[in-house]
Amino acid sequence: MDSKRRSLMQGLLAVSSVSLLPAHWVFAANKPKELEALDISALTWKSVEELPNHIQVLGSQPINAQPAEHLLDPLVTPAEIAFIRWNGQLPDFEAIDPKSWTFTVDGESCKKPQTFTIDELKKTFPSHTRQLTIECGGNGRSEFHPGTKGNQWTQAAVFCAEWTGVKVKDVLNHCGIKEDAVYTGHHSADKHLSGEGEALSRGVPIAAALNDDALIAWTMNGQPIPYMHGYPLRIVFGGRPGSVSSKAATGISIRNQIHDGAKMEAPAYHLPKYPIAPGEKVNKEDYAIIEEMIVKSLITYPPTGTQYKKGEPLTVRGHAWAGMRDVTQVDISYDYGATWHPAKLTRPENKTAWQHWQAGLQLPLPGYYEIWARATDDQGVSQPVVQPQWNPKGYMFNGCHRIAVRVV
Ligand SMILES: Nc1nc2c(c(=O)[nH]1)N[C@H]1C(S)=C(S)[C@@H](COP(=O)(O)O)O[C@H]1N2
Ligand SMILES: [Mo]
Repeated sequence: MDSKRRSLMQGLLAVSSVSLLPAHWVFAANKPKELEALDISALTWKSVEELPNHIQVLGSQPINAQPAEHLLDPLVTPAEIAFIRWNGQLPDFEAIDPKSWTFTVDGESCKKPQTFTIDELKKTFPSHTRQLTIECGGNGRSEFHPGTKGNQWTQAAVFCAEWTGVKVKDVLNHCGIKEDAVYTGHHSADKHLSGEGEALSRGVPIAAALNDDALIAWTMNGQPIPYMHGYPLRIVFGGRPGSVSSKAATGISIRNQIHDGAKMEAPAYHLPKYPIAPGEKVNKEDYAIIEEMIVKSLITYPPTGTQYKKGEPLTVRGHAWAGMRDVTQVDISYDYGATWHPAKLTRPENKTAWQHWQAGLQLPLPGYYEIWARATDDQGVSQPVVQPQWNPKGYMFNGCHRIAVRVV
């Protein structure tokens, strides 16, 4: 089916699934009103205008958009919920032919540079399915004081979907990694807003590329990767800044130096090497690349602003993740951090998948409460309750997520 026809069909299907909902649908009252029924047209959204109301657009040149935090409640994030982040122009999605799409491994430290079609990747290497957490380095930026420039993400610039593909490690090993390899450089089809050069070309230390949780994927949640999330092939690294998970990926260079692609230079995706005061300036040479994300948690139920009747049981739940580490504990407070109550926590489905937590609370009196969640990782590191180390670009905000509820 050609892509125009496919998107028309998907549009029709999406519309009919909305109108088929019976008026007395049992969960209708619980459904967030901004969330339309499962929207498979998400596979082919290709402009800001097509994004539904539940996605808040932060910018259109380039496209950046996010859901409300509570919409991230599902265990595995559906495509129509995941935040969308592009640094430059969009690829010409409708012109993409997955049959002729190629992925090239090259670079100074590659022994046998080679180009693969997607079919060749599928035939040459074993496939793996993994739940991988993708989080923007700037997730939570809007909560820094003083404010910093850039997309004002809430804490919703994160999602955990299920990806199927081949391991980056298998493909790089097949092409041969020279002794002097230092870093990878990831390449994509999208152009800088000016039309000149790549919008983004980041990479990871070579050891990170040899981890098991890095894939070159062609499906997300069992479907072709949606246009907005990297059709037809995506490099996906769980636990690292989202910027290394190149969408519409065309290749990886094995580099004998730290990669020098677009947005590899400080201060992009860098943090100061030493603690600074909020608002302080930092010299370029005093920055270090952000290579791993850190411990965080999100309250996804109830939605902030929910009212309870006195005595009504209150279940709070959400997810927690910690970059390349595991989360070992999540605690909940409803008295501004004065006392904490342990939540039940699941094991991750696989390394770098987010984990799920749940807690039952008894709120003592009618009134207004804030509920805070605080995760701790396997090295004993937890989330700050106010704000973490301020930095000029507003990266890595991991202060406790807070919601408000009222008991009447
Ligand atoms: N080709 C391409 N890949 C990209 C980007 C981009 O601009 N172009 N942005 C990166 C950044 S900064 C993030 S946070 C993630 C966002 O992934 P998502 O849009 O699927 O949520 O994609 C990454 N991959
Ligand atoms: Mo990002």
